[in-house]
Amino acid sequence: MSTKARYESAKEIYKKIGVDTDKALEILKNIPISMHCWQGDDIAGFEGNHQLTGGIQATGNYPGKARNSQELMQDIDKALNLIPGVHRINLHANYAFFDDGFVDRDKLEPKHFKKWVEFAKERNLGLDFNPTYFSHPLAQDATLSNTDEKIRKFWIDHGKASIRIAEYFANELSKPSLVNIWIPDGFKDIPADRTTPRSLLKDSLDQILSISYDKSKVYVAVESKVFGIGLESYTVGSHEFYMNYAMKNNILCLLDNGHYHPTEMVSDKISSMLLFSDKLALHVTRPVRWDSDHVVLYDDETKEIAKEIIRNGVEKVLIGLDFFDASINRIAAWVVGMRNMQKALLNALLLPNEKLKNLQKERNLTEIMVLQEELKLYPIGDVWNYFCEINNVPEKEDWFEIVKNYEKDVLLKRK
Ligand code: RNT
Ligand code: ZN
Repeated sequence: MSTKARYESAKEIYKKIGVDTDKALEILKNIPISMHCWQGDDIAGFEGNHQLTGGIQATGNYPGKARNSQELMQDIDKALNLIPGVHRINLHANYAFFDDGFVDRDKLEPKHFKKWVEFAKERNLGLDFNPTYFSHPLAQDATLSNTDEKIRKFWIDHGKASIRIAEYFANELSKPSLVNIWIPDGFKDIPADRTTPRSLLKDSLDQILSISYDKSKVYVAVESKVFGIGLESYTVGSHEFYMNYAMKNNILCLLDNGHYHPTEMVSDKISSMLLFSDKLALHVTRPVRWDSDHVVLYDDETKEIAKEIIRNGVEKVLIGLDFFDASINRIAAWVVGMRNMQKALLNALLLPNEKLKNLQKERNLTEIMVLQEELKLYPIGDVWNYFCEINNVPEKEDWFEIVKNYEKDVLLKRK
């Protein structure tokens, strides 16, 4: 039976529960996901500094990691060719091009990212940006909460530079750009003063946001975190800190689902956040016992996050991925994570959401459970494979053959 014939049969099955599969595929095709550049090289970047600091860790040494910009771009292309739809690339400031000489992060300018803009233009991609507040000698003690005014200013200037770069992306590509601020500042052991670092961070953010930028196309977000390696007891940028800061200053929160206590679910936070702000940004990841940044799977929490995105309005959520697994083929990691996020969104689009909502209204809790469980075995795979086919990417696991060949022909030759 052909992919198309299977799709037609699935379409009938979904029609019986009031779900229009054609419509679902049309929506899915237009949901951009921001693919993080840093899975390609274990967050090494182009500064020539390979020491990853800031309480995050990429473990493993699978061969073939991108060693320079050219290889990274080539690998991103390889991955994108296996992912249906048109997406975005999420950059970090340490992926700047220094064609006319090195500058430190406080002095970065749009021109250092011109090559990325060209790359994005040729492929019709959007670009997002992250200032890099780690893997730097001045980030050793603290960044935006540093008590040394000179160092704090360096990092404030880096934040301002980042907004200018994102505005350049938005202008050049005619697509909005997200600037996401995450800092590793915190303490390994119980601090004596929790307030001063937070008040310094507050002031630093105020200074960064004091520059003028076009808020209709540059979205600034702040990403909280409950702990980092070596920063187990206290982080300056906690959830409460940033949620209040974002609310008061009319910027966005970015929720990374590896950054909360293990039983605290980001899927449950989305509806609350969107009742109080127009937009929300996400880092979808997979924390295995800790903020381990494993590849996103088609698992329960990813599906639950996707349901909340669809039910609350997909146009309000900026979806990005954030993982860095160095123990497996890095291109496969990207492809698996991106396709899984899309499968989770498809799953949400194929649910009879209105019907389920009404059942809850009637407090028909038994039927909700019955239906939700039966829906799990509906033929979503046939719909997904057809989606791949009409978007010209290999269906099922067929894409992996291409990655294996690329590994043999290209990746393993990188020594
Ligand atoms: C770290 C944060 C942050 C980083 C990236 C590289 O815990 O999740 O988003 O992973 O900026
Ligand atoms: Zn993150």
